[in-house]
Amino acid sequence: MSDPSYSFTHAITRRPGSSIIDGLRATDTGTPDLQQMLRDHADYVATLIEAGAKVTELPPLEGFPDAVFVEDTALCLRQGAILMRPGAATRAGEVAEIAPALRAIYGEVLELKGPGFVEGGDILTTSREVLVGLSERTDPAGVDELAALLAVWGYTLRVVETPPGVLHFKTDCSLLDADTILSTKRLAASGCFADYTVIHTADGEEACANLIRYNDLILMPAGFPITAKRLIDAGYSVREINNSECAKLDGGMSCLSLRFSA
Ligand code: CIR
Repeated sequence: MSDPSYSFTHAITRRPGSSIIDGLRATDTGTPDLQQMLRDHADYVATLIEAGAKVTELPPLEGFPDAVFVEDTALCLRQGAILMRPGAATRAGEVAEIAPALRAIYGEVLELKGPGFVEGGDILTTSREVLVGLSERTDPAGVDELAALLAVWGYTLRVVETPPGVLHFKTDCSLLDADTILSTKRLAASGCFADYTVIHTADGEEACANLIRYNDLILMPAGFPITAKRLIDAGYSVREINNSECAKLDGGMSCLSLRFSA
């Protein structure tokens, strides 16, 4: 059944620029290959279109190496969009760069003014609530400000914890449908998904926990066969997309787009 938390009409993406090699990463596992990343990004956009998205592709921003990860700059909901305040100092300026694209679409665009910080990668919207994970990038002051804005639109915000050493809350989980979450075991062990059905990523395949449901398709990183089979066996339509280069920058499927209905 269609559900506003994964039924969308539009998406915004931003093409990677050559400065991507300077993107933030927790551990250096090698320099991302721009040509491979461009191919993967084109595949990602084509798959969104296959899923029914009208995609706005923004141009590269060479001054912001992580700008391809547009998800962190905003939260898009039915009532409007909210501009985030990234906790990573080098990413703060990305917000002003995404704002015009959102104002062109939404009648109402709110913004976090601070002093706190929230990155979109820490926000999981389900049909019942908005879960926000405290992390190195998202702090209690930011969550309080976000909660106040969301309350006006009638959303309940629940604060949860991101596992230590994990970049974002959604690095470790994804929405599969109204009642079902894909999660790593280490995150689900916190009990934060007690009221949902949980499908675990397979041991050793934690890096595919960040995927997206867009209408009837699941876009997931390629190379995680046990988890992919679990999803297919559960009835989901899965499209695998190479994510090797984004993974070097701790990025996955959700980071690469803002998804919404307009
Ligand atoms: C960063 O560290 O900010 C980027 N290299 C990766 C951001 C990934 N975004 C996301 O998970 N939403």
